[in-house]
Amino acid sequence: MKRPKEKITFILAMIVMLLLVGSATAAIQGIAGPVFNLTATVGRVTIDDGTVITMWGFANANVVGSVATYPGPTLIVTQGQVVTVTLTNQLPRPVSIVFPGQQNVTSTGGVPGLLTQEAAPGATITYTFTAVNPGTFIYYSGSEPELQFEMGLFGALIVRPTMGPKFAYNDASTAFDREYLFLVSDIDPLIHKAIALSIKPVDHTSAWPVCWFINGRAGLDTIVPNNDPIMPNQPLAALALMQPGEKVLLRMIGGGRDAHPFHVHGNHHRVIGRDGRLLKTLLGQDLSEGAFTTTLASGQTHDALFTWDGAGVGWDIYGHAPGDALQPGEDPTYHGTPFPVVLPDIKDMLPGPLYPGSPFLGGAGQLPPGEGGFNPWGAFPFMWHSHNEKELTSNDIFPGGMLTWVLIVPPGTLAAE
Ligand SMILES: [Cu+2]
Repeated sequence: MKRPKEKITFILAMIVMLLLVGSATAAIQGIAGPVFNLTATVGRVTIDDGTVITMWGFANANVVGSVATYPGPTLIVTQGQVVTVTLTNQLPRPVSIVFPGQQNVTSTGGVPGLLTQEAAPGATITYTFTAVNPGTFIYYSGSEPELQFEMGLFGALIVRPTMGPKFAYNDASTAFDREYLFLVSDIDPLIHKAIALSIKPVDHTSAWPVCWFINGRAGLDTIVPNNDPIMPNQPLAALALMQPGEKVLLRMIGGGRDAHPFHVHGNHHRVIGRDGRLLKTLLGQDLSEGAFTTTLASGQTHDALFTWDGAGVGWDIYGHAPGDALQPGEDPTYHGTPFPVVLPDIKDMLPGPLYPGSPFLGGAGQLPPGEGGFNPWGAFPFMWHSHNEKELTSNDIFPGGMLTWVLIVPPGTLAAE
């Protein structure tokens, strides 16, 4: 098992990798609709301590050789489209999909289940609905949901507004520069083991999650680039990259059994939508709310805007002299305000490996031999994580679980989305 110090080194190595392949984390990776073909089948979730957990997931049947993913593929459509989702069930028990927040969902080819029409083992069912409202939604199996949700049969559905792909809703205040998905979930490995060993019935009354995930990955795998071959069933990274002043849309979804308090550092976020509804009255009153933690209940979605420009820091994050030009996205309040610390000589410092030799954004400087090199952009990293501290572990080992980062990178580093 990796010890924390080795893990920290691992994080840093991953950040360097991300700098080299920054585009591999960009935006939200999903399947463009409105016609989807999914297969429900078996996969494996891995954690970097070596734990391997049997899971059930949805695979994108339109791509030959695709495997079940945790979470299922992110389905992306545009408001007003007629969406069809065809599900082929390769699992040994009935499976279905429910689409909370969508109206008038019809289906063909299924058999009646408790919550919706289901696909019997080996059978196929097609669901059809019109995506009336823009927003962030979840989809999941409506068959034995206490088990199949736990096993991994869920995913995100994004409905883009008719106003355009860079808006969260049909409202100018919801414009964004970049967007990221944060779908949190939890696993009780004993339930998955019971399924793998065909132990029946599975006891849900003693469910006790000990593994936590963002976008299907446990920390620190969350910052490994998308589609890393070492985690074929967990293709989604959960690292946010942004430049100062950008509006970043966080599409946050509660998966799993428990509610999870998702906490951002660096600044507050402003929740502008919940369960696919803009937080604004018909008369235009703003109902959005600023928060540093948003609790993501199971099945609930939140859209939030996050911006970081150094406002309130109290000094010029670039180390400008008063006459220097403003950087793109810079908060002018502290332009030219000196850094309020006299830095010791580098010989008298013990710099962490993320210190690039300068306290300023994008800065670099002299370092002792063998130090640094893990932050060549001179980025400001902030941890984003569950505020339920036990969820920062995987199988009782810290750091792990629901843990990731935002990297504030200097202006001009990232391409526009
Ligand atoms: Cu914290």
